[in-house]
Amino acid sequence: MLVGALLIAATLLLIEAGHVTELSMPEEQPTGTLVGSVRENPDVNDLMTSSLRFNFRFSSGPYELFMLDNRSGDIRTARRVDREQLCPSDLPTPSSTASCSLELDVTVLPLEFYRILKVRIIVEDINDHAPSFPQPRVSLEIKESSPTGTRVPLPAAEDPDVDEFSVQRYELTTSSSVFRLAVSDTPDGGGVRDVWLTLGRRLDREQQQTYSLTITAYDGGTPPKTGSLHIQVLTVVIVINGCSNKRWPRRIWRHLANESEQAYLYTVQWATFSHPLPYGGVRLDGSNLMQ
Ligand SMILES: [Ca+2]
Ligand SMILES: [Ca+2]
Ligand SMILES: [Ca+2]
Repeated sequence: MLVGALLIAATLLLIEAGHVTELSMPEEQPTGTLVGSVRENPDVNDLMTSSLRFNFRFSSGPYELFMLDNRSGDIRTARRVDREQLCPSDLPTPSSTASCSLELDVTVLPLEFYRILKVRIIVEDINDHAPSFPQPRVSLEIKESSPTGTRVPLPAAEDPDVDEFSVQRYELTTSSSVFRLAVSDTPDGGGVRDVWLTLGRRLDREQQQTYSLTITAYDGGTPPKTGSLHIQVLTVVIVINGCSNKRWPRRIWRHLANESEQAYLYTVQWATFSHPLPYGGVRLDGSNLMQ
């Protein structure tokens, strides 16, 4: 009896270790789209009988995405198959570049032909997402004394499609003689490149106080899909007790020159733009800076 049970178990293992039917389909196809047939599997295509019946082994999870004709063995989509939902790129594996597939078991009846067919369905990417920024607009404050070449980091655009359909390039779509765009040569582990706004020349608040810029991200589609980021740049002057840095006593200015980055952080932290001060600057607690 034990030997009989072991033989059955061994037979099932052999049956389950048969050929894998590999099918592929683009994502986002309409319901009822033909994906392929399990009859293509070498384990059944030489069975010259019309009595075979095919059924999914289970009914939940990935099985809910497909329907199987139990006579023809045709597999069709039962609902929308979304590659980005099946294989999100923010998971460590599979990566956005790895192929996205799911596996189904199909049972074959009657009992004399009983076997389990393995079906692997590769879901191919289509370019169904446009690049998008975490927020559509950002405001930046850049101090007037910032040297040429100063870089201000910008949020990167995201696009969950695979690499070739993801973000390929950025463009400063507003003509500007002051600002340039810089993008890192190599992407980080998640495929995202760093983006900066750089100063092409020094700011002069008396000449221009604010700038409105637009950055556009392009993906690799044909034609490419795009996403935009609107940037409001405000030139700030550090002011203590109503005096711009051009009027500071030499002693205080030297202090701020040594601590300029820290002073700028104070500026952002203490910004009260609803109550603009002379030169459009912001008030700092001068007594703290003097300590
Ligand atoms: Ca999709
Ligand atoms: Ca895309
Ligand atoms: Ca896609």
